[in-house]
Amino acid sequence: MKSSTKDTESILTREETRTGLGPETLKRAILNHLFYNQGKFPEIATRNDYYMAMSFAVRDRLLQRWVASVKKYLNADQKIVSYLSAEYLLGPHLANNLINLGIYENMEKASNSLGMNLDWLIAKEQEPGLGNGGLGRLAACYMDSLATLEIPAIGYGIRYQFGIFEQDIKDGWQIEDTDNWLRRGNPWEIAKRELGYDVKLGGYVQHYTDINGKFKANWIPGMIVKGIAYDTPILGYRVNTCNTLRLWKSEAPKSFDFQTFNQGLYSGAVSDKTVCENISKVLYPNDEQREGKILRLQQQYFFVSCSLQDMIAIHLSQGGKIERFYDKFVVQLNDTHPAIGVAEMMRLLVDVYEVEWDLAWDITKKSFAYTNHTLLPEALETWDQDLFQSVLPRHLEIIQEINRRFLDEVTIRTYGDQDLISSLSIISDGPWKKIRMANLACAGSFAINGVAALHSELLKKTVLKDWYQLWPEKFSNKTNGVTPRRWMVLSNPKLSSLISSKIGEGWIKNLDELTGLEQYADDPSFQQEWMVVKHEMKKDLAKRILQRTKIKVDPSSIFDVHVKRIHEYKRQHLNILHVIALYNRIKQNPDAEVVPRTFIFAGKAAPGYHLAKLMIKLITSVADVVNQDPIVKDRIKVVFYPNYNVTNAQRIYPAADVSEQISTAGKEASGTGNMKLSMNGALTIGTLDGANVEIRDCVGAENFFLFGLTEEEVQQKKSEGYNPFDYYMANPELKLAIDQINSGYFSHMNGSVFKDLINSLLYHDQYLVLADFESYVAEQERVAEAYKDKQRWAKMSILNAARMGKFSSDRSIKDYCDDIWKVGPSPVELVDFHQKTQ
Ligand code: F55
Repeated sequence: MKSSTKDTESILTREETRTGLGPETLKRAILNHLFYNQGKFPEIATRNDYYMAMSFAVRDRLLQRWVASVKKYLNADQKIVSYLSAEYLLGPHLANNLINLGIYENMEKASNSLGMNLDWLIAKEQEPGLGNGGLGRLAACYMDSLATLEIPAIGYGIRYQFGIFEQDIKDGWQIEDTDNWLRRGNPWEIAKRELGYDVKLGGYVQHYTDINGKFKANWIPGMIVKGIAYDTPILGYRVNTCNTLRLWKSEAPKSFDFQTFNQGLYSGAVSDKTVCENISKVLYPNDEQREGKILRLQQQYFFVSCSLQDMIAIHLSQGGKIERFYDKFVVQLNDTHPAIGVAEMMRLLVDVYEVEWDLAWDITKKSFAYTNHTLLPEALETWDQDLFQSVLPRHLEIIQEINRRFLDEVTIRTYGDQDLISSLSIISDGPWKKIRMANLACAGSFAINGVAALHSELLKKTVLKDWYQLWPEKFSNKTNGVTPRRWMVLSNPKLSSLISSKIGEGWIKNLDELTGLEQYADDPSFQQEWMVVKHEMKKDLAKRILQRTKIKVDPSSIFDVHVKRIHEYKRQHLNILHVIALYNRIKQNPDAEVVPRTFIFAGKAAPGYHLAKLMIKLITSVADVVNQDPIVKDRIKVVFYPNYNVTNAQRIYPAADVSEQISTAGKEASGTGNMKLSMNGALTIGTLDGANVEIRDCVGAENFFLFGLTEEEVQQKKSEGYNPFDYYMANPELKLAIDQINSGYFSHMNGSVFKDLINSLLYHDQYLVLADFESYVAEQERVAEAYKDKQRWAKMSILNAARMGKFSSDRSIKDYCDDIWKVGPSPVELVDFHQKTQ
């Protein structure tokens, strides 16, 4: 029975008094949770108890919106975006939810009245580091924008028990520690114990002909794991839309459906608890370098299978027909990590739902779209066919069949062009056959995109050239973006208030409105206010640097920031070579005028990436020498800030004057840190790589410090036979710096420490560090010169922020919605959630 309007009103009023947003209600809610959830009272409650109580109070306020959103998606004839990603680098939830709900100030009042400081409680949160870097963080920004734009969406992924490792620095070396983020519980997730799916792994396939003479396959698994859904509500900014991030945890099944698996040897299939739980245990800490391990393939298949089973269940439960799956869901593959979904969809359609092959392939191709995030050959995922077969025997058969039919089509279209056929083949030929996941993703998707204009162009010219030749209509570019809620409002509240005081708050949802700041760029008093905020943020960071590293830095010096994963192509060593050159200039001429600078590095190295770890050791070793040398007189300082994660990034970006975006042209697909830093008023020194190109176009060449070879010049140099040793011999500053590293100047006279790094630079240098050194150093001189003119710098900084509208993830998501997903906003109204659906 439908309740009357009057009842609804009273229930809503009751709900409003319970989950209202005023300071008094919030305070009462915190105390209630403290008491009823934790069995604590103020006299004995710890800060963590308060953090938990406050988080539950906030979650209560998300839930009305979440339930209303889920209800709407289930009832409405509305397509849902399904984002499949092996990584989500979310960062802490509490402060973000306070901002999106619009109750930051009220919660501050509530916590003050409880004798608590809101910042302390926010700092208690263990961030969910379920990603490595850019790709995982992009997925998190996109979840924020999807909700803010009121787009129905579900993010699917893995609930890793251990996220990205915590980094510590001991004797200058990176040390890894496990990230036990769930240790104290996670108030943001809701376990749906009843929502689980069985996932088969290993075993073999039986073939038989059924009574209708149909050829059938029966996959007898070696083991079965169960995926349990853990849901995290993702609220948009000042809207009722609250989407779901559904992460799967692997467990041992207690029992399983004997009907499905009753053909034979199933006794061993109900596996060991530990083996099953291992699948969602730990995030692989590699970025841009694949690890061809069985467990990794199991992880990928596990979460993709759960997610597709879930989508199909939702679709069918609404009376949808399996043939029209793509009317309900559009599935975006975040790189090739979930590309096995193409084969799994075929298996579900053909083996489970008994759809004819051709129709199944048509449904699959209408459902999937694929985003590529890298051109680096070592990152392209392939699986040894034998290994693949041992984990997914039925999928190997399905891929072979997809490939057979697909290559038939290619043969007809290309008149049997053998080169094209072998490059497009999903399975490589040769004695060791490999399954190429990018080819599977391309073949099974209706859309393929890169993540910045240059990257998308290079994709069409290089790794996906042959795909582009045959299917140009599938290709597009979707330049990355970042959410201004987390990366400005939350991490830089002072700058945000200053901006809003001039142009109102509209920019938070419509970042193009930042152009309103341009009219103040020449205004000396605004410039002054702008630089005061920057100085405040630098002072805050300086305090943290002192606490964390014992290094004292001067907030009036240039804060030159190089923060991102450590990788040869990102060229942290180019930066440190410049630092050494500056240091030598001071040593040679102690009275030379040097604009004081603090070089701040942060980032994790993949634990197995020897040269990246050596780069960290080199940075810390140079820091040890430069920071102590009395001749330097504190004019340059070098800091390695440990454990770069979302929380630390939020502290570093607002304090940056200079943003180092110095990858070898053509290697960084997009970059997103470049956007966050520019939005916070940092000036970029960078190459024409990834989204730098577009950032420079937007902020103006005069507000961007450009250096280095272009992508074409890099290619040309390589084809001419690049010899790094020539550059070493030709540039005395470069030679001296390298000789010093080699001689042990920075390593207590033990020159052997850095030999692998030096050899790689002098004799290979695949990322053209030495070729770009001279132009980098020259541009850094222009940076220093510009900083001396405070007004000019302030103007450039303001114009950088003012022109960053394009790089909001809201813009990216709108582009995906319009061009690929064909999904529009579906605003959610708060309804009486007690009311039963008829
Ligand atoms: C993680 C695991 C594997 Cl196996 C391979 C790559 C990664 C990964 O983290 N990649 C990654 O972060 N790529 C980055 O994606 C960003 C978002 O599109 C880009 O901005 C950045 O250029 C790219 O390197």
